[in-house]
Amino acid sequence: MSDKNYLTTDYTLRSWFLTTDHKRIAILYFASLIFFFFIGGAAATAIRIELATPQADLVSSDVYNRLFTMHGIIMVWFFLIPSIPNTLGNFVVPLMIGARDLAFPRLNLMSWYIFMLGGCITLFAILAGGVDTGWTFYTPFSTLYSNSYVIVAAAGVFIAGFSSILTGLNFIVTIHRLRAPGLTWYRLPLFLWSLYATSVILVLATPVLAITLLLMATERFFGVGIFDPRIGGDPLLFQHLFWFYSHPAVYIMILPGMGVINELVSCFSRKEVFGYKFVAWCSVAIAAVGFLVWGHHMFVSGQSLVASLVFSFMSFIVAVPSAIKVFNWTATLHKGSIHFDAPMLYALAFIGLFTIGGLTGLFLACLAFDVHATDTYFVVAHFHYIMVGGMVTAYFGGLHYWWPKITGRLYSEYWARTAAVLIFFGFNLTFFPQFILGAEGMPRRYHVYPPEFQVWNVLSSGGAAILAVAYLMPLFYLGYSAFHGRRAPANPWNAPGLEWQTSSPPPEFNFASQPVVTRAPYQYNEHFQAEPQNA
Ligand code: HEM
Ligand SMILES: [Cu+2]
Repeated sequence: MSDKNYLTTDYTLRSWFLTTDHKRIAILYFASLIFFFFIGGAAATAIRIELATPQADLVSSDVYNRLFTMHGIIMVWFFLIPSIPNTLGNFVVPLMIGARDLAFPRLNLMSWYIFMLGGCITLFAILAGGVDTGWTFYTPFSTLYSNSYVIVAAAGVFIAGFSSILTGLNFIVTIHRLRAPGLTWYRLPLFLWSLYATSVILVLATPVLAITLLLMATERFFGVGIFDPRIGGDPLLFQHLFWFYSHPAVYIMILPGMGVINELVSCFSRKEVFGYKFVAWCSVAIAAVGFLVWGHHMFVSGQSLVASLVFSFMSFIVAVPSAIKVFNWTATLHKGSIHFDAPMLYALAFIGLFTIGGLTGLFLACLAFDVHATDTYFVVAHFHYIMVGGMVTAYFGGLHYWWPKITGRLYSEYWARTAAVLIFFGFNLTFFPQFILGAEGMPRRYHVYPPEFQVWNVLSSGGAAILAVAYLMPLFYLGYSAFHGRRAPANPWNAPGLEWQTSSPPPEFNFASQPVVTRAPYQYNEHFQAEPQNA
């Protein structure tokens, strides 16, 4: 056998752009997502600079509207939703189940092309005329008043949706059909349970978004009266359809992150995940109940009080499985032999930030409080704690954890830990003041504000500057490591998962011979007691 791995089998452009290797496709996604993250981040930076003073001294209201719309659209659809599933998931799913590839390798490549097509169309819309509806595309603004690039941007999102659906389908079939001998459902790593639940949501919810956007375009072009009350339509119908997708979508954005955290917490406390079956089924429960709470986005839209009460109640129910997971991570840490390697720092940051995001979500699920906080910075702070403090932090944690496997190289622990600490600090300084601003009544999506709000805004913008630097750091030390880092051993963390039983980086078809699974995951206590070898 040669010592060629998936990176060195072939160097031509053709071998990258026509590859069907899930590992190379993961790298393609990774490069695209870095690109989109920086565009979204640039818009965020502009937003925070504008908000450092009460006046409109950087951009006009019109440009500001375009900025936060661009930021929201790019971050949600072209960064967060594909982030963990399409990069880390694509890379490790077949490795974790002992397979040679995903079930449909060519479909996997096609998903990336569809994603890129959608991304380019949306970028074109943003550059050509800009979109100012907010990422929610609410009617009647989107159908009657906004410029026509709103439909072009929506078309990009529509197309990218097919990529989501195909990826979800690919994961579901792969996890059902390609598990190694002995890998029963209850031996499946929890990351895969969470990706499975995510995939179910992707397949079931994304078509609703597609139809919503299609109806929006129909209404705009033909004025048939789907959403326009003057001709018999109902604008609230749009909000129902939109949130019927977009609430489950927030679980598309957080479940994979929770899955990564299970792997990290158990590895770096050298312990089995506490309550494995509970955690596994909680992912499924979140996916299921997540479909029943969309109306909590519409408490002040004029929906009936009974409906609001039901949605409020269901929102509390969906918090239960999330809370169970937090308790189980805490119990896993308890009396563990804890190692503060960089991935673990990200995992611990996740647990803290996600808990704050989740608790403030419960505030918003309370009808009376939500009436006060709707459309204020309290909401902005809440969802950034979940989406950025949660998902982006988990993404960074997972990226560091699997980095030696992906590249075959080790990164600088010193810089990685420094970045993790800076991200945690910068994040809190950026978003915690926004809870206070919101509670005091500062509305979101405004680019000027009364001077008494300035102190908290300056703190927030200062935090954003730190956060921006901290997010840039991995680009340098990971980029350096990819070419000059020390060679990684096959199993730098001394972890029991199947992905660590093949070389780093893995050969083209993952395993030299078909692995067989004989025990439950996370058995650190028996065979893997040794310390991580990396430190
Ligand atoms: C990394 C992932 C991020 C995601 C997924 C994300 C997502 C979003 C979304 C969906 C909105 C809502 C836009 C709207 O409809 O009002 C938003 C707004 C906003 N984001 Fe982010 N964001 C991210 C990072 C950041 C960062 C790093 C900053 C600041 C440094 C930031 C600052 C803001 C601000 C100030 C708004 C408020 C706009 C407004 O409502 O007035 N975001 N973000
Ligand atoms: Cu929701």
